[in-house]
Amino acid sequence: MIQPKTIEGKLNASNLRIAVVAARFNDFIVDRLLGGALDYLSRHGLEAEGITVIRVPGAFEVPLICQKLAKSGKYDGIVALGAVIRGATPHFDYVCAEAAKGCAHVMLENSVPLGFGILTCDTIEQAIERAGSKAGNKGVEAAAAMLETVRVMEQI
Ligand code: INI
Repeated sequence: MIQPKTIEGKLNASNLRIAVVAARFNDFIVDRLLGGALDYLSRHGLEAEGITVIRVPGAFEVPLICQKLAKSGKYDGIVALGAVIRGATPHFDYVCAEAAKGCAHVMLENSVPLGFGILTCDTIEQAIERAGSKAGNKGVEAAAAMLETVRVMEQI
């Protein structure tokens, strides 16, 4: 059987410059995602001077700030964190759609890996489960995905 050349990302964060953009809305959830992301990155070798945290009002504002960071050329990767929890109005759907679409657009337009850690949940319970309890921590997963993608991008 042939052994194809395989490109994989090593999960080593040393010497990287990473920005984490975290929404303040639902901060009791987002702070757990942020803690998970920072813990993951530091345990994978990222130095304190390599990380910048930016707080923004809500998930809707996250893509704009990610775009400015990506265009600055100062960051190897970005992690976007937020928690959108369904309310009684369709506001939820618009915020979710724009946050996801905007983050994907920023990543593709600027070729800067972006870990998407914005929760979109029907209930507060679902958000709690994804912020460091039953269903893991989506901030950790977003940081891990960003790191792996940064290291893959370097090899292509
Ligand atoms: N922003 C969030 O991050 N999460 C939410 O659940 C949320 N809800 O439900 O309204 C939310 N709204 C604010 C939005 O992100 C903007 O900050 C606001 O519309 C001002 O532009």
